[in-house]
Amino acid sequence: MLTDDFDPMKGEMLRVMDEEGNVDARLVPKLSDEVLLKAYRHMLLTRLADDKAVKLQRQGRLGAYPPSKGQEASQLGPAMALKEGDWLVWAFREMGALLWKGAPLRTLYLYWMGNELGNVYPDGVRVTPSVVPVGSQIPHAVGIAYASKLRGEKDVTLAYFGDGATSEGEFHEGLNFAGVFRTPNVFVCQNNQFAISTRRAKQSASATLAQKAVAYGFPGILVDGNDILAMYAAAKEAVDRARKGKGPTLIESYTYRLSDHTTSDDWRKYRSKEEVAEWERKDPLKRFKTYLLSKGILKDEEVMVKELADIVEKAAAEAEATPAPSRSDVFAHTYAEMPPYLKGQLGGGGK
Ligand SMILES: Cc1ncc(C[n+]2csc(CCOP(=O)(O)OP(=O)(O)O)c2C)c(N)n1
Repeated sequence: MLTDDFDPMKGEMLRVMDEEGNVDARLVPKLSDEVLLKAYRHMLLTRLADDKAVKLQRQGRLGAYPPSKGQEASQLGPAMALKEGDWLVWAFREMGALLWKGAPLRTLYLYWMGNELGNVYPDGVRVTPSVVPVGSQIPHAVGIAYASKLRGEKDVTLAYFGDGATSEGEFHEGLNFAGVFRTPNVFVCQNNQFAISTRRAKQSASATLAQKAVAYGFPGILVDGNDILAMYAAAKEAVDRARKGKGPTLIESYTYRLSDHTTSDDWRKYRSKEEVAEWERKDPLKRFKTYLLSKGILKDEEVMVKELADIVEKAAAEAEATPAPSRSDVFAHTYAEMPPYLKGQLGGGGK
């Protein structure tokens, strides 16, 4: 078990692939060349889609956006470990994970354009709505997992949150409940080193965030979050454990936000160019690409980039061409059956 071999209390971190793309053969997870290539393609799609969202915002065509540049491996590895029936609970910075789970890019753009239809995922795509109140999605994730367990279903619920969320009451309440009731949860804390401008060191006196799992009575593991192979390996083990009824796991993904907190932020106010450049050298795409090239799995990415850029442009154009919904649509997607008090509010003034 990786959680036995890497002790967060000792600061041990799981890494399969180093910054030069060299791998530790003993730790490489079993993934076919086809899946590896698909994973790289997906990380590239996420990077391009993210960049487009920022550009749309700068042109006044999209309201606000929290970039995920630098966190592609951190998001994708765990999502790859999920099955179709599993739940993905997110905060707001996890575009790559959602796309992998089947949320259309057009829908994600619509959300950040302020269109209510951006909250409507296709049937069967088990993704909860975005949650901006920091950490408040964690009890939701535990509730969903507890429901699966009570119903005797085998679905796992994976929740993403940031390092800042570990300071919220909901983090403690959620993980404590999950530990006591052994809910089928995987908690992925994306430690991107910042909660807006607050550094990780100001967030918690714990040496690692993964070690907090010890207090809740379940395994925690610290993982190099810029290493897609390590993130997948840790998440696969955690998902399997949860599915077997052996309870939750906390994964701390050690990563870095390369861009602004949101399009309303300017990272230059609270960190140096040298620090960011240092992390750019650890870019999760670069190191995965080097590995894939050395294995002959990736040959030429030019065609891929062109194809993905077209997909991004098309999704953005479709989102922009989608008419704004009527005001009454804000009532439409929360409940399967609208409760009477909402019907009352909708009243005559809906349209
Ligand atoms: C309860 C609450 N407090 C404050 C905020 C303002 N806020 C939005 S994002 C954020 C930082 C969150 O940091 P973290 O959990 O590390 O996630 P990240 O943004 O780095 O992905 C804060 C303080 C909020 N949305 N909700």
